[in-house]
Amino acid sequence: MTTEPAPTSPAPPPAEPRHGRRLLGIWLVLALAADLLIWFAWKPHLPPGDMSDAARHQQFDIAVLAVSAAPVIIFVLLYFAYSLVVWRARPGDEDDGEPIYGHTKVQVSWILGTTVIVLWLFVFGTVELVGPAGAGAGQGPSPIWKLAGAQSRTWTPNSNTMLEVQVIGQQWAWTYRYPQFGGMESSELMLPVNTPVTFHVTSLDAIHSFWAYQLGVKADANPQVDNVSYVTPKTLGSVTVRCNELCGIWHGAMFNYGHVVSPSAFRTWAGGVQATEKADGVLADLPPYALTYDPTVIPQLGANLPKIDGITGAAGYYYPPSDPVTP
Ligand SMILES: [Cu+2]
Repeated sequence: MTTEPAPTSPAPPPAEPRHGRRLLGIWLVLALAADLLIWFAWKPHLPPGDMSDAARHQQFDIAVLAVSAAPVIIFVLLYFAYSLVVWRARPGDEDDGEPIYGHTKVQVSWILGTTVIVLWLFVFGTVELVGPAGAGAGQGPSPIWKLAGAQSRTWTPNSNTMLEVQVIGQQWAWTYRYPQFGGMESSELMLPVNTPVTFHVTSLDAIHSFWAYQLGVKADANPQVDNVSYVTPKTLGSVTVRCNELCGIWHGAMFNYGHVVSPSAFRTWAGGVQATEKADGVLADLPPYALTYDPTVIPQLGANLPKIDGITGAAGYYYPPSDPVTP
């Protein structure tokens, strides 16, 4: 306040500090710190883990999107906090704010910034979705790209041969058939490490969804459809398989477990199950291996297996009598 009278022109206000430059400086430091934290501290713990190539890819995608989003969120919060602290009305201040008409620098920065962000998300999202490991091309009834690996009627450890695994959903259980091992069926998903795997996912009744969480694999299980999905397990360990599509009253109990084991342990297990099922008549009783099954003509898949092999649905959990790999 001035004591001199100023009837016509009030004294000019003191020069404003460079708010934009200040904000930019604080924002750069905070955004860089947040992005470093996300990438190096948070990423290794992000779901679904790094058990397979697909899971690693999903973890990478989530981390890249978080690194892209953090600077935007920090800018909004920083601007909010800065306004509250620096531009708040002081006690006794009854004036309106300065009328401002246009600000080329702010307008150009805003248009450029938002354009770059949207284009980056569009390009990154499209590339990741269409890429061989993405959900847009790597799976479905006719995947655009196939996983590298030779197709063969037999499978041997440590070869580049793809292991074929059929995933069958039915109310309310998952079963797995291995066509390269005589079409034997198991209620456990057993996979060899560092081996390209092709899942053929189908259903015998309602629509289910095969979700092998730690492998980063999720594929719809539809009756009369052969949904293909690829994965290469990278580390040994246990896998939880859940149904991810509401499929009836026991949907919540439709889960079982899998294990990623060494290729030689897998071969031993698969050969053993094949021999056992041949000896006790399961193989003869199963319908011939096919990519889809007509539910109306294969009652034995649902009815006879519980009697023979102890495989039951959601009403009782099946534990194999001699499981060599449960930790
Ligand atoms: Cu289900």
